Amino acid sequence: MTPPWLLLAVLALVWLRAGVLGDTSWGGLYPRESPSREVRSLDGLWNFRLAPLLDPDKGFREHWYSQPLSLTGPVISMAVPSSYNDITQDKALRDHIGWAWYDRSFYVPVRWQEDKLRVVLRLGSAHYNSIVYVNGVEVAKHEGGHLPIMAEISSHLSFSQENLVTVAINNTLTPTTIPQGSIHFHNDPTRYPAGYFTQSYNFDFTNYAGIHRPVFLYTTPRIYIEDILLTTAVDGTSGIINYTITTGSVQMGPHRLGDIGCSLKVLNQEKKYVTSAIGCRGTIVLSNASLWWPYLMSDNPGYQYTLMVAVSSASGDLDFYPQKVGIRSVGWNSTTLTINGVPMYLRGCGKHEDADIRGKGLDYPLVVKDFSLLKWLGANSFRTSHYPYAEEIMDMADQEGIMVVDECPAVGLSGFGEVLMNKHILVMRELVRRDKNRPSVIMWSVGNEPQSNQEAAANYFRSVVKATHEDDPTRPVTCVLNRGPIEFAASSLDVILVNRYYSWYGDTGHLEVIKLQTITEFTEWFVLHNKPVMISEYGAGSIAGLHMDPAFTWSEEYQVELMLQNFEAFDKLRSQGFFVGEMIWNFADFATPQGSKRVAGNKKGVFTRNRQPKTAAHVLRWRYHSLAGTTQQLGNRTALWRHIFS
Ligand code: GCB
Repeated sequence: MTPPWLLLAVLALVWLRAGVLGDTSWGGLYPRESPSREVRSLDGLWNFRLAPLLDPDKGFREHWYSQPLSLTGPVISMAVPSSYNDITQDKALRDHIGWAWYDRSFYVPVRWQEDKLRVVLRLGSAHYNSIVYVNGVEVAKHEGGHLPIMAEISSHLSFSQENLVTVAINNTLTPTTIPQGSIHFHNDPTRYPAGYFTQSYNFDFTNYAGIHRPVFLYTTPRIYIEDILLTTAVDGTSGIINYTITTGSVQMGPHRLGDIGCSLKVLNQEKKYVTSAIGCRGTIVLSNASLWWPYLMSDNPGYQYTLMVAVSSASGDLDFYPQKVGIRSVGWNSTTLTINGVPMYLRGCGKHEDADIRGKGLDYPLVVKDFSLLKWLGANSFRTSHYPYAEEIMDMADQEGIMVVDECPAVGLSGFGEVLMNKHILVMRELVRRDKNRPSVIMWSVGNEPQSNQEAAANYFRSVVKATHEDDPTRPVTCVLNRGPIEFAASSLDVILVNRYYSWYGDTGHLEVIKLQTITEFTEWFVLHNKPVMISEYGAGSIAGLHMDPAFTWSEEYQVELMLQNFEAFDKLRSQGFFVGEMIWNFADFATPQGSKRVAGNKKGVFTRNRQPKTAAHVLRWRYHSLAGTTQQLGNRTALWRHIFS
């Protein structure tokens, strides 16, 4: 029998093996094709094997990464991108805690070697902790489940034979991971088998694991565009783009590369030339600019120009990168949020990356469907509750004019020690660096529902918010709170977001108290903190198809009546001038671990997990289009709702 202390030691060891955050904290520009860059997908079916629960280190001890996994034991096929949990009938796979191993082979063209190209491997994300090997050599380590992992692999490749990429992933959460979790060993041999352990965490969504986002190989020349930083402003009818281009270079051979120069061309949405600029840093002023506006705030929402950025050197290398830019300004004061100088009211949803079979794996049909539904609702925003979403989703938000509160994975934090804080700051830095140029991102959220009634939260959040502002002074920073108006985190924030479930978790069944309680509490938040306030979660669970009248908890009627009571409160709060938005919880039903408080998942969706509307979705649609002043666009099918609400 393995003694628990030994297991603990082994877990700690493998944990340490996964290294420290920061090794690959820059995931690089999203892989895009250009005249100088090739992009190849490594998505598809990979080989896969779990490490044994009670011998988590086996794969490292036996060097599973140094040859194809199929040669060191049995493998199954695993879809990439996808979570691995719900793909098979195997409970052990669904509930696994510890290391999981993936590999696949690939070829690279000899031409890449002849042209002396720099080859980069990039995973959009892998949850939670990952180590990446190419041909048996470790090329990257990354801690954190929702941000990209990048490694330059040129010197590890074979151009004449098959190459092997291996990824080891560990989903174990600890008190110093973000988010936190803990492993519990159950040592009573009369009640549990030898070595028995479980994992718990302070959030309700399933801790899905796997290679969740696309895997790409891409090339750049030896001199390449490393990063691009854009900020934009609006001056009357002019749009201002401030840009800084960072270059990188790899010496492949003895000759000197010489000075590096930058230039860029601005193309409009029709890809027609608008203007150009020279220099690695500068400002472009576009007269009569087309601004980036949110959905339903303009006839052409989500307008983006393309900057074709180029770098060159005396030796003639040239790299190009097409970078989109949406020109807009975001402003805030003690009562108001503005976009392009116009006050905004956020009407949206808290979401999850979640669907059956694929879990948190990126799924293009689902991305298109979700944006179609958001627009059908008349929503202008969502929050990436409770972690950064895939870049492909963020691209859609930019393009469709959907505003995003961009949240890091710090959900339900407690403890607030220095180790956690430093990691939290690094995660925010990674997130800001990834999403800094996105017009859709109008606010950073440093977390959801921390236990910030603990005094240690005051300094902790001051530091995290300060670091976020240092990296990006152009957007407000929030943290989603739920403790009560006296919160230690609140004083550091620019905007107060609060989750509140009146008549669901408290006063259950008493819909009549919602209006009074909501108005009282949100007014208090404003009075105490003198900052714009919004509700970032409210809602009720409903089982699609369950109808009860008078309304009863879990029925569709209860969910709808709870919403209607909330709307009355929101309208009152809005009229007082500091209430800047409402986001319902949740866009769709989503998976949660097994438990006695959830019925096969969290059912607070206005859509089912399969994205079909509950009654609540129709009601929300009416509400959001009314707020936008666009109910006349809804057509005859909504005559019923017009009738109900008039
Ligand atoms: C919350 C959390 C969210 C949960 C929700 C609920 O406050 O932020 O992650 O899913 O409540 O339904 O309980």
